[in-house]
Amino acid sequence: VLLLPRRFMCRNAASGNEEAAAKAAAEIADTGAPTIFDKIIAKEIPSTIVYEDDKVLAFRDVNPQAPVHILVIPKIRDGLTQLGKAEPRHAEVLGHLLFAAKLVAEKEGIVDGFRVVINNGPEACQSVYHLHLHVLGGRQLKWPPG
Ligand code: TR5
Repeated sequence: VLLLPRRFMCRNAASGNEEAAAKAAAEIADTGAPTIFDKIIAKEIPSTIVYEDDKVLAFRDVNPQAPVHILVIPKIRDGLTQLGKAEPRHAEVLGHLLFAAKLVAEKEGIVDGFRVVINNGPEACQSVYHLHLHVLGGRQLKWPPG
């Protein structure tokens, strides 16, 4: 029997690895603390960058859920840990992120069929609290998502 709260029923929990799930759950919270993405932005941790401009960075997801799986993130988080925390001042960067997602889809040759996903909060299985768009494609995607 899985005793973890529903909001932690993501990834490791789903695979039955309760120890890993508990560890992951303990580490995942919107504390406003720097995340692994800050290190990727600072290039302290390597990533496969596919698009970059002054405001956003797009790089390949380390655990791809489709043949093309890219994350598009703002270079400056400015409180935007999750979409639900967006303020009017974030409107410009939100639009910029979405347009960057389209550029990435073009670059990757999937512009005729791709999906943009934002997981917001524990019940959506958000695991990194630095806003990011998932750009997924390269295979037939199913609907509805899980
Ligand atoms: O679950 P959400 O929506 O928050 O998505 C976070 C995504 O970040 C997941 O799809 C992870 O696979 C991805 N991720 C996590 C790390 C990471 C990464 N993608 C690229 N490089 C990464 N590094 C170096 N480290 C991670 N912890």
